[in-house]
Amino acid sequence: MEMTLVIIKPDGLKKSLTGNILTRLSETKLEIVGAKVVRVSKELASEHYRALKDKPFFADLVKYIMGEYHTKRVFALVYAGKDAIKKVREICGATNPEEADSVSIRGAYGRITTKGVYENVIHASANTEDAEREIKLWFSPEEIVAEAYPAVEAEEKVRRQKWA
Ligand code: DAT
Ligand code: MG
Repeated sequence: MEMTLVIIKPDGLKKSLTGNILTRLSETKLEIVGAKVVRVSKELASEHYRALKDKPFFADLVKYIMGEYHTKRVFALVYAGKDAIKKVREICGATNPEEADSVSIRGAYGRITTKGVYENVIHASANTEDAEREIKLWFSPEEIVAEAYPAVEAEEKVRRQKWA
């Protein structure tokens, strides 16, 4: 079984594309084993895109995924199943939305702004190493309803909010 991280980016949420995107992804017959709405911090954004930190578009990419241009939330999901990474990437389409197949998610819904930001609606892990790193970055073991990666019990003293 393979797992992959999917993020419906802030433009996807703002444009009310969540349902359409999930419907497209359901064509893969993969299983959703984790899902949550996340407000992306600068730290999380920078860590997620750390391989691109020297690119000229890095600062805008971080702002985009943080929702500075749309709405400050993303929908993060983990899909699991045979060839999950490849199946999801195929439906997403190419990175550049203008080059993406028109029936792919990015081809249908993405755009490049006049400023040059690729608003390509969705993130999907590119390979098994990225998938493991990204899933561990975005999700804790308890948030995934599957045997994902080895985990250990840890006693942690953390300040958490609870309902008043
Ligand atoms: P992908 O998201 O297809 O895995 P990537 O990991 O190379 O592509 O890049 C991450 C994101 O960075 C991508 O979804 C959009 C943005 N990006 C990539 N290349 C870009 C470029 N030349 N100009 C602007 N944004 C770019
Ligand atoms: Mg990538």
